[in-house]
Amino acid sequence: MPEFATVPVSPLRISFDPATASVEPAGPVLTRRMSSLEGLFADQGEWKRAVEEDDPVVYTVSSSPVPEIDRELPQSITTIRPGACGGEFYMTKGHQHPNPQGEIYLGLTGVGGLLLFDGQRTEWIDMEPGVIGYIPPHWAHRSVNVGDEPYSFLAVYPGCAGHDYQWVLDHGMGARVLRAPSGYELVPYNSR
Ligand code: PAN
Ligand code: ZN
Repeated sequence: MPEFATVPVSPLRISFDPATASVEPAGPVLTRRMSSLEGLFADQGEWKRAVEEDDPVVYTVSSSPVPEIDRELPQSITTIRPGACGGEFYMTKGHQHPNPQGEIYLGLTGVGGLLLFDGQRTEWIDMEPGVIGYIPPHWAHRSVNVGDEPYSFLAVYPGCAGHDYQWVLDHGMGARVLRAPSGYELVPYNSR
């Protein structure tokens, strides 16, 4: 018998319902409203106005039951609503993995992008259904919905990776993603 650090998870067949942004069997579901994105949008006045008006849901993260522990490979589906705050498209908080590990995203619905920042270089990967975005270890990552319908993607990452959100608050993401006549544009992080 192989040795497991904890109780092993059984093999799973997991289905995703885009209409409800849910997975079955379900694990933890996280709902991020505007109020939980403090300090992330450039236009803090618009952010505060949105929080006070109706504090909209910006994104949800529906995880499978696979736990975030060593040797396991958790998955989650993030669904970002369409919208913008002060012209900046709705986005995830963004984080770095303190135990540096690679991660893959697979686009499921809508159109979005994967913004990556290693502290010096900024990269952008256009995402749509069927596209795999690869996040190398050490790269902070944030997802952005640049369309007018929900953008959802599957994330798969090693359970030992951890999530550091303070890094993005301290270092930014290299670029911001704004509405533009052509759809969207990337501008330097501190330009507005
Ligand atoms: C994703 C993200 C998810 C939400 O599952 O955690 O898209 O983004 P934030 O965690 O930045 O709020 C992932 O990259 N996991 O490692
Ligand atoms: Zn990640």
